[in-house]
Amino acid sequence: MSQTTANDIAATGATINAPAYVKHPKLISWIADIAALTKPDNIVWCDGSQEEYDRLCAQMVASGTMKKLNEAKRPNSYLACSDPTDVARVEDRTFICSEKKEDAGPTNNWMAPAEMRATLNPLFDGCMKGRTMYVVPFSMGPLGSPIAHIGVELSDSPYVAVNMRIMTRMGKAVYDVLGSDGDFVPCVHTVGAPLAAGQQDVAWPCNATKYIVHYPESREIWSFGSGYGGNALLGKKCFALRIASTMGRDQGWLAEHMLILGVESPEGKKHYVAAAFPSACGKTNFAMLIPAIKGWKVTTIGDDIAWIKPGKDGRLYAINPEAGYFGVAPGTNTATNSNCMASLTANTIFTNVALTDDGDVWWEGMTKEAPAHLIDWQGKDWTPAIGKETGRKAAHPNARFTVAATQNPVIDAAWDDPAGVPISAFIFGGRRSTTVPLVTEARNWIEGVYMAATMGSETTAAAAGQQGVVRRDPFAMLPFMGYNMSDYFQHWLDMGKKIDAIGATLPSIYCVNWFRTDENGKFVWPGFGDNMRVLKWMLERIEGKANGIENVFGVTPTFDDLSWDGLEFTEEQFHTITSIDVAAWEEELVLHTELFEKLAYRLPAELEATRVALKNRLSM
Ligand code: O2Y
Ligand code: MN
Repeated sequence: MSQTTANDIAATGATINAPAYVKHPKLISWIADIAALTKPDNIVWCDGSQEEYDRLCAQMVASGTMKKLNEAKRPNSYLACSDPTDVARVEDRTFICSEKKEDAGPTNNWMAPAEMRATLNPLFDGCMKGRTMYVVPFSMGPLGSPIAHIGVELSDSPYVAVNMRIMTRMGKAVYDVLGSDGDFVPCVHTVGAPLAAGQQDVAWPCNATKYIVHYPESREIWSFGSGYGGNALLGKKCFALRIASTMGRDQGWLAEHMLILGVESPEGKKHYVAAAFPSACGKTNFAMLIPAIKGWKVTTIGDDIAWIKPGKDGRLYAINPEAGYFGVAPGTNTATNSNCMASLTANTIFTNVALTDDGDVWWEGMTKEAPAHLIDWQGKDWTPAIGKETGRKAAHPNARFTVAATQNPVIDAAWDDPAGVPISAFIFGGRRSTTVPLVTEARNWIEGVYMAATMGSETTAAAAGQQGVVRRDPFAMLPFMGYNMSDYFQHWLDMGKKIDAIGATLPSIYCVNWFRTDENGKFVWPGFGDNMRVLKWMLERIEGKANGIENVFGVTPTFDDLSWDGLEFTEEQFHTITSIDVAAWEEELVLHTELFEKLAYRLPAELEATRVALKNRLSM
């Protein structure tokens, strides 16, 4: 870690004492410009070392931002509790500032770049006064991988610096890849809370005004006012999805809100699949599942984001651009995700969970019984009785853990392979209590793109806003699209055409729904490890070994096509979660039509034709 002071900046105009190992004049001059604008007291060039991480954590413990957990219970782990107004991604404050409004499309908030720059400039002017600016170099993906890309985040939050070290390949080695003229995505982040001389800081500084801004044409990210998650760890949703999706469109690849997992059959045949689910639909659980069928193995490449590029053989190869998991804590336990619980035993940063009396953490759903006493995420006393009386949760529903991928006991051997892994199937799923069956295979690429484009899900706590209503979430990318959604559909169709044209095999596409409920509102499908039954069917379909029957919108397994070893599941239950209610589908089609009306400008004709064909089949 190398340090310089703002006096150096003032004295020399633009000298920021870059370490000798930084040899990139454009990067150095950008940092000087941002320092001149934001006016930090100090600049720290992060090197990504353990010593630096430990020091920043100790500093945050001293300042009250984090608590060190009981070393005997959870070694080298911390709890951070945020300001109660800064607990989730802020979609209504997230902007895509392309030159033309239609390039952001109807699903994004848009402002013209010049207008946004004029809005942000006064906010960023002096926003880091009294604080340190951390220079955080990071690689999204294995260092030097042809699928990876580099970013540099300038942030006045040490919480961001330590979380970025877990979530990305962060540190000095990034400068070797960058060399003197390598490309990087510039990311500027501030909590938006400058300190006057002598002013006491608060534990979680932030600002009531928030802006999460993307300039897709110049590939820049500017984030103001929040210190939380995807708003502040700019490698994640901002870079790896919103900016990367535009890079993918321009360069012929895909940046997707997808987990990637490896599945190995008892015979040793291995496939990789990538699966898109909207926020908080159990992606981390699916990525680490323990198969309920004997002899099968599942291993994790990633739990949230996939970057996918065509390889020399025409197949699609994927990497996880991240190096850690920023997963939802509530609901995670040894039954729902025991691999995840094993990952969290040490070296973890928890955010907005509750603190136990013996210095450990707890969240709703972690154990059947809550401890007799806790300090909740807002620092208040909490007991089961208080919880019952007030309805107050001990942990915030969007409480998170940040942990290195290498702590996952089922990490895939190829998770860090610069070449990526070949994808055999794409899976799209939402949280739907009705209508959508357990699993459906698309008969062709266009039908699969249609399934993904029209998927919907019941909303959860991952984003601020109303919960429990169905919203259309095409490809699970609605909050993360960096450009016009219809152009994105076209990009997927074009990728399919290109791969097909060279005679390479396209991944199969499936639509799943683990969340159908019975007449009492209870989930019928056991989910978790039993999702392996569905995965097995998919892989056997890909290998031409499993049957299915055609329905109005794809191919589904019959009861006999799935393996039921070790599970008591009746044909009647199977029918409850696979039946197609024509009336419900007619209503669903009305919603597809509404979506397509909203996206009509530049909507690919193939998708509208698929909708019409489906409507016709339904009315037959
Ligand atoms: O980014 C946040 O602040 C919370 S939301 C989130 C976190 C990790 C992975 N995915 C999501 C999501 O909303 O999809
Ligand atoms: Mn996500």
